[in-house]
Amino acid sequence: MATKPPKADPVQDAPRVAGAQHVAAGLPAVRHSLVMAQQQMGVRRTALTLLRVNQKDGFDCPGCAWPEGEQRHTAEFCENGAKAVAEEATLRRVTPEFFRAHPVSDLAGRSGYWLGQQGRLTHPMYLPEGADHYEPIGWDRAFDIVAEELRALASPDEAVFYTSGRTSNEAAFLYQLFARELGTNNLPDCSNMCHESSGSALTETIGVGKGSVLLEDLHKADLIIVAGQNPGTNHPRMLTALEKAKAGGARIISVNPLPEAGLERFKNPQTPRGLLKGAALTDLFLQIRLGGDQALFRLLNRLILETEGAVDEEFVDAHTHGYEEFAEAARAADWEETLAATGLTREDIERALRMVLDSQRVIVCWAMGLTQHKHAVPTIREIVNFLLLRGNIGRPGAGVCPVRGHSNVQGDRTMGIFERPAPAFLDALEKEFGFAPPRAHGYDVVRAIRALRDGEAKVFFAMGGNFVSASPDTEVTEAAMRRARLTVHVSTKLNRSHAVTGARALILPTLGRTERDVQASGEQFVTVEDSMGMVHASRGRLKPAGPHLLSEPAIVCRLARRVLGADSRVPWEEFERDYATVRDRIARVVPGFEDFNARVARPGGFALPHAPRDERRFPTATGKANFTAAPVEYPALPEGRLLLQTLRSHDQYNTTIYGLDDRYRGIRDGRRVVLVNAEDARALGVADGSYVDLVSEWRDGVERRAPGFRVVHYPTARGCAAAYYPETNVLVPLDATADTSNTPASKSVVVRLEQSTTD
Ligand SMILES: Nc1nc2c(c(=O)[nH]1)N[C@H]1C(S)=C(S)[C@@H](COP(=O)(O)OP(=O)(O)OC[C@H]3O[C@@H](n4cnc5c(=O)[nH]c(N)nc54)[C@H](O)[C@@H]3O)O[C@H]1N2
Ligand SMILES: Nc1nc2c(c(=O)[nH]1)N[C@H]1C(S)=C(S)[C@@H](COP(=O)(O)OP(=O)(O)OC[C@H]3O[C@@H](n4cnc5c(=O)[nH]c(N)nc54)[C@H](O)[C@@H]3O)O[C@H]1N2
Ligand SMILES: [Mo]
Repeated sequence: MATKPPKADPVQDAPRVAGAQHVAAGLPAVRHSLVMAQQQMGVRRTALTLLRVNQKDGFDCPGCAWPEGEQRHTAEFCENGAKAVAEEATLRRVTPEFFRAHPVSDLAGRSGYWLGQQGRLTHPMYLPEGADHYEPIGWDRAFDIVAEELRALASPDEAVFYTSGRTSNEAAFLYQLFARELGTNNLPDCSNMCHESSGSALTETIGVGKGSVLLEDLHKADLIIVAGQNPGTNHPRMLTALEKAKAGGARIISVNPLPEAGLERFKNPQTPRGLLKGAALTDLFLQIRLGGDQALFRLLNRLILETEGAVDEEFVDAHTHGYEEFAEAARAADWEETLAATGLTREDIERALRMVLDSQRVIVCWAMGLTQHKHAVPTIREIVNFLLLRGNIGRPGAGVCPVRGHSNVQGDRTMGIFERPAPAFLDALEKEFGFAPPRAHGYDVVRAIRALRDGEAKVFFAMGGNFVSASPDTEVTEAAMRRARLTVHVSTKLNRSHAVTGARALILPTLGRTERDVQASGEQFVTVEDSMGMVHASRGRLKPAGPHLLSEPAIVCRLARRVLGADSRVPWEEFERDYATVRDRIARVVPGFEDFNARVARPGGFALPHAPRDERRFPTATGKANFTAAPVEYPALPEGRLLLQTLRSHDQYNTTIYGLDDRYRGIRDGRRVVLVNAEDARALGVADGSYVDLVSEWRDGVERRAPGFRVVHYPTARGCAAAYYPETNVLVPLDATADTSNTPASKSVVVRLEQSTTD
């Protein structure tokens, strides 16, 4: 069965509005994903591939990082997981002939959607200086070019090694090892734009920068608060866990400026009853203003403190530090200010409080709605305060649950992909491999862009991802990238980062999760860590997209041998031959991975230790869980302006666009829409269906403009607007980042709407 060819470039983005839905999943979800999968893979391959997703002997879904759980259905089915798989397992190919037909100047004018639709990359490709066409190149010659440019640097710190979150543990460990043996900690990753704020806040307060709950805990909770997250689209399998929690008596509060379909009602495609009837999930919807969460939790904390017997004093005395100072700050929380910051009513907050006080076991889940604000870190710290007050960390059914994005983003960090590695990790590397790793901190994403912009970094190497589209301040980032001497992308699919390059550029095609990985010692598997610290194996079964692809571990090992030569202390050849030898080293370097090979061989894998969760031990500077007391912040909104959040549609995976619909929000055939509250729109004089330019205003005085967005009147919180990323990344100033974590503040951009000049 032939697959359908990709559509012509749908540059004309003509959004229609079809009415938002209130129910997620169900039969339409199954149907949509099958249609998309069959267009890319044909019928037979669709059936064979989707059956292997998240099975114990199959591959880890390249979609989100939500855990699998013990009881797996024949098809652990999830619409957006199926789309992610189809995108990778597509039968379409981007060959050298494609690059002959499409010069870089042509690719640079194409939409991200069109680029992604062309299919899988099949050959290493090289763009010589001054050329407009990529040409095929052999692997050895490609590695020579990287080696040449790295050797020409005045210091290894002039190179940047980016990682996106699909990279396996083995590849990530090898990649950081290579960068550090070369001599740099310039290891920015997508986490810098994602959950860095969670890591910063949690490390400081509980001593571990990861979530403290397992899947079973969700099933045991009395109350689950889902704040700043849209699981119906981004973590669809989480809805099954929420459904199960509700069946066990849990209640759910969702805190969001938007009423998101999945949180309203969910039809579980796994059960016949679910398919027909569906379950209401949210008990209380708090329609908060963008950035109002810290104020909300601060007031809830005050109200808990004022309630006789509500504080778990035993826990607070035994396990925490900083209570007095925090309590003083919390007691000063002001009703009026909180109502202004959140846009909520007094009744909303009182109802939430009653639900909190009625619950023994509370979990707070969150994602980008909390992490991408200037005050993201204090917001998440306030949530920790909230949980600590009632002893909700380190016991079943309770805890912090930052829901991670990319399928192995958490594992990559565990493997040492971090620009600010802990000294203990570097000591362990030194002991194991016998070279002295660099100690100075490297660049995160924002600092890497500045360094490229200022000519201080000259080689940019990416292990996956789409750096120029995912990063803020598109014009600045693209100009920065064009200043590089060499840009290299290890990729599965074509994207904009291949078209906005340094003086020279390389595309190195690699295997995806779904594909068989055979090395000299035989067939290999890799491992990943999910959002809850469970580590398990992932084994691809499909024939690779082409005979010239190399696996990510093989690319790193060969590159390292070429660059570091005989001086290297690392047995790169052996590592490439047999990934089990890499796992033996991980076992000796990374705590929690003892006996790695044996333990990962067990079906389902194993859980990494988490001291606060397992033993109520908090490895912080004080040796206790830390209460904190930061001043309350929320975004200021000047007159006549809106706060814009940049978010995901239902038909995208970050910068990978699957289609032009956002079914749950009722948007069809286009992505250039801005959702505006109808009353705000009236006050601003913008009619439903009219076209506007979004102009971002920031303290640097530079006006950033995204032209031609269709206004959609939508029930978002007052003063708040929403539009899709990556199209809106032009609006996010490079220097507008979260305090401490330096994550781009892409959920609160002050904009004005101007009559569009392009409609
Ligand atoms: N299908 C699919 N799955 C994905 C992804 C994808 O693109 N597509 N991306 C993956 C990745 S890398 C990540 S990080 C996750 C992202 O998962 P999410 O964080 O769910 O993604 P966003 O679309 O950014 O949605 C942010 C949500 O927070 C709300 N929000 C925004 N600002 C605020 C605020 O100030 N306060 C509150 N309370 N809510 C707010 C928004 O209305 C929206 O519901 O998903 C992962 N999974
Ligand atoms: N304005 C705004 N900006 C944002 C966000 C936002 O909410 N708003 N979200 C941020 C977040 S949370 C994140 S995580 C980042 C995402 O940033 P990235 O991780 O850099 O971007 P992706 O779009 O996930 O990367 C997609 C590309 O990865 C490659 N790829 C896919 N699978 C593989 C694989 O197995 N191996 C290799 N080597 N390559 C592969 C493909 O070539 C594909 O084109 O964007 C951030 N940017
Ligand atoms: Mo992310």
